[in-house]
Amino acid sequence: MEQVKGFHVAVVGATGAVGQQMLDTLKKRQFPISKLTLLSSARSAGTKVEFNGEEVIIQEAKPESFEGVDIALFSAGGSVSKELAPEAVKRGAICVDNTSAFRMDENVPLVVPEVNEADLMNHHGIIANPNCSTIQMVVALEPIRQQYGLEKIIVSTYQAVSGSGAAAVEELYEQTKAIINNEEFEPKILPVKSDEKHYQIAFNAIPQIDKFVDNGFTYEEMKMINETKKIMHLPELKVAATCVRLPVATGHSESVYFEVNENGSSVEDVKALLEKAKGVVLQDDPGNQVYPMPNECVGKNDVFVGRIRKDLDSDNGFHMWVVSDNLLKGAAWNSVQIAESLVKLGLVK
Ligand code: NAP
Ligand code: 3JM
Repeated sequence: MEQVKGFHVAVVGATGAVGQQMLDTLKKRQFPISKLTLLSSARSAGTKVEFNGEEVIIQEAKPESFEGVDIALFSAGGSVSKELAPEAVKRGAICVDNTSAFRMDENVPLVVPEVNEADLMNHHGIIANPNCSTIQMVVALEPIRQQYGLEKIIVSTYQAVSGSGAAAVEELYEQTKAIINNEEFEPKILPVKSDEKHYQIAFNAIPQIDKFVDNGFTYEEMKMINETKKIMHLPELKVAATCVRLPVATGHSESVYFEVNENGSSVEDVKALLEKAKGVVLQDDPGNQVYPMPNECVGKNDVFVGRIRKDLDSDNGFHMWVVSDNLLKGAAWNSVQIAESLVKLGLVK
C-alpha cells in the first residue's frame, strides 16, 4: 500500500472558537499530519491539548514558530495574519488564512472549493478563506450561476454569535441567564468589542456586524459584496447585503434574493440543480414544514437550502433560505477542505 505522506501542520489561534473546530475537523478528516504545532497568544501558551491520543502544548505564535511547517491554518485575527503569515511563507509554509487580512489582495486566491478550486493553482504562499456568510451563499448559488448565469443578489443575514468568537457566545449565555433571573448585566462585546457602544444580544437582533464603512454599509456587508464577485469571477454582478446578529449560538441563516440571466427557469429547475450540487443539502418541502434551521445544521459540513420560491413580480427572480454551521463550512471545514485540495493538486511541497 502506498504510504501517505504526513505534513507538519500549524494552527494559529488554536484555542479560539474557529481553532477548536479546526482541530476537530483535522481529526475527523484524518488529515495526514506528521507533526502538529498549536499556536496562540502568550495568554494561552503552556495549555495542554489532546490530539489523536497525544498531548500537544500550545505555544506563543512567533515568526520562528513556522520553521519546518508545511501547512499553516490561521484564525487569530487580521493583525496576527498580517504579521505572521508572510513570516510563515518566508519559511516555506503554505498558509490558509481565515481572516479578512488578504482576501481582496489580487495575488491571493480567495477559495471555496465547490466554486473555484482551480484558483489555488495561482497561489503565492497565502490562500484566503472567505467570510463565513459569503461561503454558504456562494456554495448555494454556484450551481445556479453555472446553469443560468447570475445578474443580481440581495441578501439579508441572520448570524450566530459564535461568528464573533468564544467570548461572544459566553456573553449571550450570561445575558440570557441574567435576564431570566432578573439580574443586572452590562453588554461588553457585541456588536463590535472595540466600538464605543455595546448592546444586549439576548432576546434581541442587532443590525451591525463589524464596523461601519462611510457608505452606510458595514465591513461584514462589504465583505459579502466584494468577496462574492471575486470568488465567482463576476466583477459586474450586482450584490447588496444587510447583516444582522441574532441570539443564536451557532449557525448562520440567510434570506437570498437572486436574479438569473435567463428567463423561463422554474423552481423545479433550481431544486433539481441544488439536489445534485456538491456540498448542498436540499431541505424544501413546505407542505410538510421542511426547511433548514440553524439548530439542526450545527456540527454538519454542508450548506442547507430551502424555501425556494419564484419572485411574484420578476420572471428571473427567486428567493431562498440558506443555513450552515458558520464555524465549519464558514470557517474550519472550508480551510481544511482547501488544505485537502492543496494536497490533492500537489501544491504542498
Ligand atoms: P476567538 O474565539 O476570540 O479566538 C481567538 C484566537 O486567536 C485564540 O486562539 C487567541 O489565543 C488567538 N490570538 C489572539 N491574539 C493573538 C495573538 N496576538 N497572537 C496569536 N494568537 C492570538 O476568535 P475566533 O472566533 O476563533 O476567530 C478568530 C479569527 O478567525 C477572527 O479574528 C477572524 O479573523 C477569523 N474568523 C473568520 C471567520 C470566517 O468567516 N472565515 C469566522 C470567524 C472568525 P488566546 O487563547 O491566547 O487568546
Ligand atoms: C470574522 O480582529 C480581527 O481582525 C478579526 C475580525 C473578524 C473577521 C475578520 O475581519 O477577519 C472577526 C470575525 C472575520 C471575518 O471572517 O471576516
